[in-house]
Amino acid sequence: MQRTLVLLKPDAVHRRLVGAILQRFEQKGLRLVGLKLVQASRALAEKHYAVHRGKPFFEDLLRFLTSGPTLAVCLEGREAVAVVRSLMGQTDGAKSPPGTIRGDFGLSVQNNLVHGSDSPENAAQEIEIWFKPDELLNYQIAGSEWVG
Ligand code: D4T
Repeated sequence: MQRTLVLLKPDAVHRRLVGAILQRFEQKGLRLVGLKLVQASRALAEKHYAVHRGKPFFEDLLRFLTSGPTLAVCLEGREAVAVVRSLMGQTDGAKSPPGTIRGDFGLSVQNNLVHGSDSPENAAQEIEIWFKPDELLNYQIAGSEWVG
């Protein structure tokens, strides 16, 4: 079973969209493994977005991610990385199709509500950045045989 890291960024929290967004992941069949409300420090944000260091939007991105609470979510399920990415839509909300999270809830590139790991390797690294091992739970969900 694959795990992935999802962030509900500060705009999702401020806009009170946390429940609506989490519901999409849950109703698809992904299960919660870890859930934590975090005020990200600059160091944490830099580590998470290290791949974007040096890009023109890097400083703004750090300012945004550290501007308020982020809900860090570890999800598990079949093809979790790809499934989350497709539920999220494209980076730019304006170009994201209806039915996706970014397509339904936003117009912005930077304030695009959610982050999802883009590969299983990055997911493993990012889960380690945001969660301690004992914050991730292993449990059997009742009825999981019906979902996948
Ligand atoms: P994340 O990484 O947050 O899941 O978003 P994406 O995978 O969809 O997009 P990304 O890695 O290319 O960009 C990371 C983050 O930077 C913001 N951004 C991006 C921005 O503010 N200006 C830009 O020009 C781009 C390309 C949005 C998401």
